Amino acid sequence: MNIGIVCYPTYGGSGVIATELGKGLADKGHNVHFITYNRPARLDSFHANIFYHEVRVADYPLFEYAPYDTVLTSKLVDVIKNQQLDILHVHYAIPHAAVAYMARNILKAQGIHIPFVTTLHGTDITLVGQNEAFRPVVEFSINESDGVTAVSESLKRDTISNFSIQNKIEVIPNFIDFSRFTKSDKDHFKKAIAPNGEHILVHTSNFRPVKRVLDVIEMFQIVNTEIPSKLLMIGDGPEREKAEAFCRQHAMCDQVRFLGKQDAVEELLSIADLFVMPSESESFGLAALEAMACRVPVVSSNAGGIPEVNIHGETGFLNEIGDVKSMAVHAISILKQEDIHQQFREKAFARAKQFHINNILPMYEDYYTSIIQRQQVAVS
Ligand code: GMT
Repeated sequence: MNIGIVCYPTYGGSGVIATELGKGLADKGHNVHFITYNRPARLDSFHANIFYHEVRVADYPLFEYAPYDTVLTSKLVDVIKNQQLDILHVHYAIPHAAVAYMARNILKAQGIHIPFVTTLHGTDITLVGQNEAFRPVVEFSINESDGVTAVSESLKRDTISNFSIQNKIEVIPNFIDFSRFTKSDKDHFKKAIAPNGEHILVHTSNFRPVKRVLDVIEMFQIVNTEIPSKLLMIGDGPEREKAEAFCRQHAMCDQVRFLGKQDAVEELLSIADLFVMPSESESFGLAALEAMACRVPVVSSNAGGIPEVNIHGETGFLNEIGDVKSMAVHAISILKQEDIHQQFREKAFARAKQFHINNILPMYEDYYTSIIQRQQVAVS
């Protein structure tokens, strides 16, 4: 198949999944065309079947806000036509689903028929999409998509309850590429971070309010009184300053390290003993799954789709949102005994394997095939 992929090229979960999906499809012999405003962060090596089309928004004195959607639409029309794409897959509804709708209709007027699939990832439905500034366009373009997928049952439910949806939503969960996310021997690294054998807790996110990064630090503060530990905060975003200030005020700077955005997250996860995800809203929790693939148990909130990934009492523990004390108690219960910690590690790994890319990728291939066939029947 010739497949077009539109996504945010950043470190965000939707861009990561879109890029890993494209790479996986290319490995299986499909031609994959990424159409984005920057090279996707995870598109880090050459592949004969992968093509990258950059969307460049021209500056013009009249524009206070350059019309990115229009430029992306024109680029899609060009790529679909000239690369003879069979299907277009857009990740994160805003603005990609509306742009895909426009491109499809422009091409239809020229006698070219291309279906598009929209994958809903999370905040496009649970947060941003509910803002009246986006809602009508999100709802319309979901209903007009030729196929719609959601990354969890929870996100599917949220979509149906928050919008008026006539289209069928298929759940295709996120996945993990074990050739990248696997526990490797980084003992020298561990000794540098935790020279006295302290436990290492890790949090990764974009530090947006929805991630509740202060909960991570408050929870760590309790854990550290009972079990000497270190905390690695990976990522960057609006709440980072507040979190750093909290650490300074509470004299925790020796125990908490803010590492900023990191490419090789799997190396840091390899030295982690516990992953912390206290999010207020999380459609899936890809970062938790990445940790589990590296044999790291997860202490998390019970928000959204997290319970579909993290199994309470097996791969880690689920807690009420904001219940920092319960998270700390659960973290201590995992870390204080080596044999229990080991059991959680193994179960986290086994659970992660169920989301192996080899299990999930065929679901997308089958879905594309069914959407293309349905469209061919409709056109003939
Ligand atoms: O808000 C983020 O964390 C980024 C966002 C995205 O779309 O880039 O992540 C969402 O999509 C990920 C991949 O499907 C999911 O694993 C995250 O749970 C989801 N984030 C939220 O729902 C807050």
